[in-house]
Parts: sequence; structure tokens; C-alpha cells
Amino acid sequence: MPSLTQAFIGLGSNLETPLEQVARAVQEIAQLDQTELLAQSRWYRSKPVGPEDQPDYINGAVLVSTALDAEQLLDALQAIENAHQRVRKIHWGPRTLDLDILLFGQHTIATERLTVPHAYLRERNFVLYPLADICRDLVLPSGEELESLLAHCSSNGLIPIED
Ligand code: A4P
Ligand code: MG
Repeated sequence: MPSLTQAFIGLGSNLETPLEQVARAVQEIAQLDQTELLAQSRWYRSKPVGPEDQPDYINGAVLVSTALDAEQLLDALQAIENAHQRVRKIHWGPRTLDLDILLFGQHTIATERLTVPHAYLRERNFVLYPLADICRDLVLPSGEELESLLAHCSSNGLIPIED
């Protein structure tokens, strides 16, 4: 039996009906090989970080249990991004779909392809608030508590979307 890992995946989109892009991506993640969707955050509308002359984003996060390793999960997520006609042009620029591995169990990964926990997780409200929807008492591999990161992170520009 391969071991199972609980991984948090961040979703973002600000092009081509973003809410539909991220909602469809959740279905696609749920159908990944050897992977089960465990939980999903609310969706949030958020102000763009980086170049400001781009539309607002829709952001959220999901929790999966997977038998894939981190690189295999990244491959699978990039295949989903590509299927959403994602074009990589501008760093931090607009995109139809961005899928980031936020946390992969309690692993710390620093390879050419992967930085886990995600490099900007600690400072981005559009990542921290969705994580808190799923698991308020989350603790990072560093020992930092999500609660304390939230206490230092403004929710400015972040609006939960009502169903
Ligand atoms: N990569 C390394 N670590 C990871 C990881 N943990 N998860 C590598 C996923 N990928 C990871 O990503 C470039 C490379 O990062 C990948 O090939 C993978 O090997 P990319 O998505 O092609 O490039 P990017 O998105 O332009 O850069 P980056 O640094 O991933 O940007 P971010 O951090 O994803 O930020 N504002 C709002 N409000 N909401 C957003 O969602 N997103 C961004 C993009 C900017 N501003 C935003 C938002
Ligand atoms: Mg990315």
C-alpha cells in the first residue's frame, strides 16, 4: 500500500469566467488518479497581488488525500492548468487557472520544480483565509500556527463569495 498524504492545493483565476474555471478545476482534482477530495474552502474575490492592471481574482483552496508523490501531484495539476488554456506569459500576470501545492503533509521541499510550503503562503490573505476555512488549527512544518499567521494578515481586499 502506498502511503497517503494530505495536501492543500490553492486555486486562483482572473480570466475567462474565473468562478467557472476554479469550480471546474475542483471537479478535475477530485477525479485525479489515486487522489480523494476531502474538503473545500469558500471562494473569495481578491485584489491582484503583483501587476495591478489586471482583473480581480477568485481564490480558494482544497484538501486532498493522495497516494501520488509531490512531483506527480504537480504534474497532474499542471496538466489541469494546461487543459484550461493556461498561457504562461507575465510573472504574477493574469491567468485562467493557477494551481499551487500549498502544503504536502508536513514535508518541506526545496527542489528546482517545487518549493513547499508554497513560498508566499505566509503572507497572502487569499491563501491563509481559505486554509482556515478547511482547517483552522493547521500547523505548518515550521511549527508556525495558521491562527498566528492570520492574526498578522489583513483581510483587506478579500471578499468571501456567498453561495
Ligand atoms: N513551483 C514551485 N513550487 C510550487 C508549488 N508549491 N506549487 C514551480 C506549484 N508550483 C510550484 O509557476 C512557475 C513554477 O513554479 C512551476 O513550473 C513549478 O515548477 P507558474 O504558476 O507557471 O508561474 P507564476 O504563477 O507566474 O509564478 P508563481 O511564483 O507560481 O506565482 P504565484 O505565487 O502563483 O502568484 N493575486 C491574487 N489576488 N490572487 C492570486 O491567486 N496569483 C499570482 C501568481 C499573482 N497575484 C495574485 C494571485
Ligand atoms: Mg503558480
